[in-house]
Amino acid sequence: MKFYAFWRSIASFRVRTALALKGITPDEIVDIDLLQGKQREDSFRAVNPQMLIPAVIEQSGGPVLFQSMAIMEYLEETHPQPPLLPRDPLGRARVRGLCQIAVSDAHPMSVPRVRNYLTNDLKLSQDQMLTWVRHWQAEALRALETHFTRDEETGKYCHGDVVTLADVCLAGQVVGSGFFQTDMKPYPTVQRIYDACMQIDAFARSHPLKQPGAPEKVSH
Ligand SMILES: N[C@@H](CCC(=O)N[C@@H](CS)C(=O)NCC(=O)O)C(=O)O
Repeated sequence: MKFYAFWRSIASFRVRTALALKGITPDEIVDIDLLQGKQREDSFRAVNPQMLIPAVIEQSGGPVLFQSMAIMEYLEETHPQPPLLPRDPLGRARVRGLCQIAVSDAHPMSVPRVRNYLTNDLKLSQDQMLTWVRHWQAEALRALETHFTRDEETGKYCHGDVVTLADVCLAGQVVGSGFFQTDMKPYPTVQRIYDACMQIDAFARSHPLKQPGAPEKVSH
């Protein structure tokens, strides 16, 4: 398995964690340095026309898997143990919904191509751009916190006492928010679940700042 990733990438963090939870070790990790714009080079564009990581090639000559949720659902189907989705359809829908709050709604607001467009094309100042990012992070965190305090399915983790894909996505949300110095005090349940996840080795060793080449901390 070839895994295209980068330490700073939250979407790569999601897939790295899912792989670790499933006990899968990629044969090769291809570093695509987002800070140097390597995702836009022809060699990577040939792998993923969207010029985004993560991407996975499971077998040499095989198709490229793209989009972190699709990759994680593929892993769930091909490596069912341990399950990262509940058995019941309602539970699966809730877990997938929690995932999408982070993956579909908040994360895209903070990725390099969007931040660059805001500052380079729309001429927003660095402060205005950061206000934008933090606004959308807070929206997602508020919605997640409300779900966790309101929904009886919430347990030690996002959905009961067993780790699911929702926890994988929540961890990415919290780490990504941290990169933009988001105040986590209004979201104590999100923080509690994140802390519980980080007690698990697969999460802890997948953390962006634990990857080769990562700095000790990120600040904007
Ligand atoms: N929805 C995609 C998001 C992928 C994505 O935006 N990846 C970021 C890194 S976390 C990226 O490659 N950004 C490059 C850019 O914005 O130019 C997924 O979940 O895989």
